[in-house]
Amino acid sequence: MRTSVFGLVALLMASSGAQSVFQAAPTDDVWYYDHAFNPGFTSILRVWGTQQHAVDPTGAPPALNYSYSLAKWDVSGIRAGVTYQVLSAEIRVVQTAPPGYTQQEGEQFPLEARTLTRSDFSEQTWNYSDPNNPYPTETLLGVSTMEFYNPNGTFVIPIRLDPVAFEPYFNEAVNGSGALGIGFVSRMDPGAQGGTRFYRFYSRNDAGGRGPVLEVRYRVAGDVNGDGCVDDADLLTALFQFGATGESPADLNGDGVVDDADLLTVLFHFGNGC
Ligand SMILES: [Ca+2]
Ligand SMILES: [Ca+2]
Ligand SMILES: [Ca+2]
Repeated sequence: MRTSVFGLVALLMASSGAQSVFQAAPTDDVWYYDHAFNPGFTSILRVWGTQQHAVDPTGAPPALNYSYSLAKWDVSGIRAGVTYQVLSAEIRVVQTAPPGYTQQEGEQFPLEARTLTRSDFSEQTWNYSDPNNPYPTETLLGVSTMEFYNPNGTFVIPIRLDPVAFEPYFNEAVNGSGALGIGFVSRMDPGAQGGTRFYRFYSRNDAGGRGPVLEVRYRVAGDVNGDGCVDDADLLTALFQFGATGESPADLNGDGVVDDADLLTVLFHFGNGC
């Protein structure tokens, strides 16, 4: 009896292990602005826009009214040839002290994370005038929240990414170049030339290690038992637990019930990772 309870606990631990976590600092980050000093290696990234736009609607490289920052993560350590389900994703940056904006302004004009047209840039060889530089797209992955706002000290700015928006981009990066680039933009308007109302957060080059962090919780899409392959074992478990409520490894979409949506996910991804 004791052994079988232990066996059950081990099984539950194994199924919760179906989730994987990627957590890392970027390999490269750049302050993308025409008058940026030391853009590849500055310890502080800067972002601003106009109250109307976060990205220059003319498509011009950021100058005067606009300043972007770019970061790139190495996701090549994640097994390719697999479709992943993203359970949650978040980027955290650390605002320098003091912020140049009020909490209300931060809420009104959040820091945005967008996909980039390409992720193959390098802080080593960054050249503002290169016509092939990456550019932030219209695809908004997430916006910052200000619950840690501090008028006097540094504070964390979390940007929670929408899993539905982020999932295809994540899969494309993992199964493609192995690099995942993010563009940071905002409608925060400095107010005037030389104004201080804009985002300033530490880059990966900060000696204090306060640079951006990306955290992604993901799993092999459709893989109920967490062995990295979607096969008849997963299908049988989903069928066997059909109708079950509460925590179940077969509840793939996490809505608290095992139903046809979860079953379809297994069927749709049958063979994934095998
Ligand atoms: Ca950098
Ligand atoms: Ca499996
Ligand atoms: Ca479900």
